[in-house]
Amino acid sequence: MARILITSALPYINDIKHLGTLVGSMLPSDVYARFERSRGNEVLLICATDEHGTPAELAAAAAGKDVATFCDDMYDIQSDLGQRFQLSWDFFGRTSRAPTHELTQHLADRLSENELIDERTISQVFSIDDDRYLPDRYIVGTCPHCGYENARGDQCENCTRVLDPTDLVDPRSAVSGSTNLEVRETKHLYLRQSKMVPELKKWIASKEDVWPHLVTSIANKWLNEGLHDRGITRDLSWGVPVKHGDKWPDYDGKVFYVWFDAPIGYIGATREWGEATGNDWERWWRLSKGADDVKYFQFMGKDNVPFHTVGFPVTQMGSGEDWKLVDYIKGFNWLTYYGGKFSTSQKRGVFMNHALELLPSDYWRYYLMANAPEGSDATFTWEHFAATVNKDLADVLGNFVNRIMKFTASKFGNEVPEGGEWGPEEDQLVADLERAIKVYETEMTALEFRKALAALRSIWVAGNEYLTRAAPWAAFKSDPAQAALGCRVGLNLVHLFAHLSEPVIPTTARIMHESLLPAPELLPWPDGNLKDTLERVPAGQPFTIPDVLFQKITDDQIDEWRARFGAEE
Ligand code: B3M
Ligand code: ZN
Repeated sequence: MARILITSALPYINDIKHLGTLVGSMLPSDVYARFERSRGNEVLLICATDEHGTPAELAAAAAGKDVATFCDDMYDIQSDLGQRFQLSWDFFGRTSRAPTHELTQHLADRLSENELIDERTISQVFSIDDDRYLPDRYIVGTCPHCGYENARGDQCENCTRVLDPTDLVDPRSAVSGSTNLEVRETKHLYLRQSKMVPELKKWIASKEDVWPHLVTSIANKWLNEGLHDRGITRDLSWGVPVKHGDKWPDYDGKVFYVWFDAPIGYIGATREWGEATGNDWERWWRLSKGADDVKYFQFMGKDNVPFHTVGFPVTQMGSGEDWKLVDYIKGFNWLTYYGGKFSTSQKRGVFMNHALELLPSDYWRYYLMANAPEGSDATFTWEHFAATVNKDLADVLGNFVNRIMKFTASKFGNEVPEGGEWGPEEDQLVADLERAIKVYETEMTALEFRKALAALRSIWVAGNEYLTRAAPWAAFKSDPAQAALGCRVGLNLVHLFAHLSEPVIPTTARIMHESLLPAPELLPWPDGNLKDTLERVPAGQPFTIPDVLFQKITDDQIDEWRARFGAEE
């Protein structure tokens, strides 16, 4: 049994996430966690809201709430949405809670003792009309690298480059739009990442043939372009306070930069879990306390990769303590909406809350994972979504289940029928399934989700092909025993599909399972002899026919949703 730690990039507190964020971090981490649990491994899946920094303050101001209240409310909303998407977090924490605060201050102390933090007097943009400094997203302007006009002070969304507010061309305040700005001198703490470049290069080089190319190429771009030291404090009131005392005496009103504490939130949220459940969190994070045999996987969108290949490892390695480093980073490209950006303000695209108003979570989970933006960006369109749902879920899987259960009930009653002899058709089925299951398991293990889902679909297809060949409806008159065998195997396929599909469509998988046999809390991965597995639901077992598992999406719905979610030509 392996021990597997899985973290999903922490969703910012400022907004409800769209499908792109879901498929780029939270959903695949859940699918992978479910897969590894089903194989009997000990899994810890951790997520949290990322609550500090300017996005939180700005969103709270826009909502007319104080920032702490805003974060409380938004945490509840995001936690509820995660549950409704069946994200099986072992814990969903908050970076605003004590564990992340304490760990952030502790790690900053350690880094400073190791001479990896120093204090610098720098120029900061101050807005005279707003009477405040304008760090990060409080300032917007034109990106000096790509010319994008709405680049934020911390990062250009268009070209992903990390920026300093003073880099922006034609800067203006994000609060008031004022250009009445001046540059003032103030003190801040800097993380001396540049000192760690040799160590980081060595570490990344050791991952070169292991991690996706997307991830190592982003890391190498950063390391080779010359890694700048980063300011890790900000003039804000919301965040992890920079501790006072002898070392940094005059840091009134300053907090740590959100990207300094956010990844520490992975550890903090694990500690929250430990405190809430009485488990030993250090067993997952400290090498000397058992984490040396943990395999640690991170999931994130490509814009987050630099902070996980450079920023967080500098914090961990630079502390001189025995922190568990990531073993595998699964980075994703963008999911676009008709080739453009999802946008809350322009009401373009589908957000997690709206998605669930239209259809249950399994429709989205399957579609998104089958089309995950792995090798390149992928685009969401209602037409493609509907075609995929109608074909794969409604026709291939849903119709299979419905057809075999209804037919069996009509001919033999609501009990698994007895009789018939295992023959070449069944042998062929086992051979087809063995091949497809092996591909599915291999691709899941490799975190190649598109390929894994294509294999899952091919498993369902193999079941359909078997039914077509065995054709119990044709055999029934001449050879009822043989027809009974076809039905019994068909019903056992429903059971097998429930186990195999659970990581992707957990709700439907349980419905399928429970229509035949009570479902244990965890549906284990089928191992051992496949022929035995196909006899797990015995003759004589009563069964119930579930409602149609997946409804087809109509052209009218496509039109309506296009109009509602900003996809008109
Ligand atoms: N909060 C960024 C995002 O939502 C971010 C990730 C933090 S991971 C430690 O894209
Ligand atoms: Zn740019």
